[in-house]
Amino acid sequence: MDNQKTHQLAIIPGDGIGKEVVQEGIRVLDFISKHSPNNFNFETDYFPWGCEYYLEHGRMMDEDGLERLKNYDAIYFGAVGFPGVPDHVSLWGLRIAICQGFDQWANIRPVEFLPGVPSKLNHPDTDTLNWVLVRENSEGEYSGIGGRNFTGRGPGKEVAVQSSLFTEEGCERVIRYAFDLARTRKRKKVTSVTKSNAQQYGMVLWDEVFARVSKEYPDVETDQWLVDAMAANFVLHPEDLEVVVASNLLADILSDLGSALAGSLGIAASANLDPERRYPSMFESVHGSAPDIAGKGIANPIGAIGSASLMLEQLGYAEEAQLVNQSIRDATAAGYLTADIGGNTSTKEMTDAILEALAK
Ligand code: GGG
Repeated sequence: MDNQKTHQLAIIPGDGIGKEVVQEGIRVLDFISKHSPNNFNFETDYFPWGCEYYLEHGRMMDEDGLERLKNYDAIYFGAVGFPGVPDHVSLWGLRIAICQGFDQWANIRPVEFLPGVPSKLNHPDTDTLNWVLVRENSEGEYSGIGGRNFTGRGPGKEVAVQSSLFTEEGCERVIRYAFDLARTRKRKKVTSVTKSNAQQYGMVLWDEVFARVSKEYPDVETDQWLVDAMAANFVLHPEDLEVVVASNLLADILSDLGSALAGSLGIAASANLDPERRYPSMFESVHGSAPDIAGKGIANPIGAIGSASLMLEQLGYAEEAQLVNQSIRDATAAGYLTADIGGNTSTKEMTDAILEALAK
């Protein structure tokens, strides 16, 4: 077709249910590109990386994997981790290798309260809740600095060191991202979460940067919390939250809590962004590979389809992204619910229902 814009996608289904849900996201992307008035399509290349690949080749991805990925417009990712490969080996060998290799320093994790999905919160009107977690995605507790057995003292007396790295630039860019995002939202509020009473160097630096940057955004409401108190606040005062920004580890934990409160990890979408667009960004459901349900056809595809919607938005198709989000809401409101959210709709039927809503 004349002047059709083609987007090159790298698809990494990964492990377990990652393989199942990515397929569903691709169905939605195919449908939306065929039916959009904007003239675009996707060309996909599949990369068989993950734990099976590791067991065969001794690596989670090819040695030149980043080189092979770097010219794609986006990466669509499933999940990583499977019994037989230690979790730290699989995570560092694939997901973190890509996030850090492409400096995808902002991990955006919206928490959606979907109609018809039973929330775990005791709140009269979850429809009014509208959170997004902004996870620092390049350093912090995931700096990888440390080691084991420095002392050589042997079994039973081993010492392990795991350091966090907080740079002023790293803190500032993600905090600024959170403020800019808050400016586009209804309430215009940013909550920063640390554990700076106990982590007296890096997280105090984070707090100071947050206080400094906040002065440039007088129109944005702010507050600062310790993570333990914030975990309780997620449950007790969910209406206090809008944009929540935190370090790599803390935001990972809080976003799992947030999506579980909204109903299930299965509905949580995410975008690992290089906001400067030097490298491809990566879109993935928040959940892991769920070996216990892999291959059964019951995984929830909503997180993966929501991640495809975040990808559409980043590629410049905001209206199409909105349509996908609305179709997810229409499908759950109509009672299509997978097992994790209280129903018995299969993975494929859930996507069918979303496609049917999209077709209307
Ligand atoms: N699709 C996300 C995924 O596979 N996550 C696996 C995991 O263990 N992630 C931990 C992390 O990102 O910190």
